[in-house]
Amino acid sequence: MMIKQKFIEPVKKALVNNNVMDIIEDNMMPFKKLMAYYNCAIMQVETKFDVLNQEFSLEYDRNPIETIKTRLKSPDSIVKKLTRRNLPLTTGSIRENLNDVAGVRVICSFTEDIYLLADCLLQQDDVKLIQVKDYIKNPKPNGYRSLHLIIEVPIYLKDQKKNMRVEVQLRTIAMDFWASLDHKLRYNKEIPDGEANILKRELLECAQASSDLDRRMEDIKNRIVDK
Ligand code: 0O2
Repeated sequence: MMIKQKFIEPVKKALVNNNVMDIIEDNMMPFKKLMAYYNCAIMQVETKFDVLNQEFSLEYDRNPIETIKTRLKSPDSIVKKLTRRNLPLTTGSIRENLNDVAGVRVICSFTEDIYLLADCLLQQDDVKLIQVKDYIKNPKPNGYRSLHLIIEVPIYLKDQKKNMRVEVQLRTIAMDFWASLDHKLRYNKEIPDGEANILKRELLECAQASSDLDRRMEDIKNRIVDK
């Protein structure tokens, strides 16, 4: 009796596990596909910026883009965001409700390059603008500055075309430096409230200083270029 049990249990476990694995696999496939589509959209948008950067460097002998960073939202963050908003955990719901699954961050040297690049991108006839949030003209109360565009771009698959949403964040090096510090402060739960409040105030002052720095550097650049 003991021996029988010893044999049956692992077999039962394996069968159940295989079944569960099949169910997970079946449900994961549409999700994996959707993530692959978002990834293609990221590549599409990154290439558009690479092309613009090339063209500008030929025409004006300088690159408006310092770096491009891309990221696909993690399954964990997707689930957390949908759950927080009480939305269904389906691929349809992801497409419908989340604008930032595909993210492209473009870091520029100067603020005027941000608007120039955004204009050039939005003029392209396969780019549809869904939403603009201009946190440069209207910074967030904590000092956050960046230009956010939600766009839709087509991706061409073997027998179909899909329009995918991408969140584009454009910011200067100074804005990016500030945002990464702010991000660290926001996610560090170890800092006591009193200290966190002091740091927030300090960061707000830094946001003002970095905005002034961006303006002064742009002014110097323009005076050099105009000579
Ligand atoms: P992650 O990890 O960067 O993706 P939405 O997310 O669009 O539904 P929201 O908050 O209105 O809602 O969007 P918004 O204002 O366009 O901000 C989205 C993203 O901008 C954030 O994504 C951050 O990347 C960035 N961001 C916005 N505000 C701040 C800020 O105050 N500080 C910093 N460091 N970044 C900011 P996530 O999802 O928060 O994070």
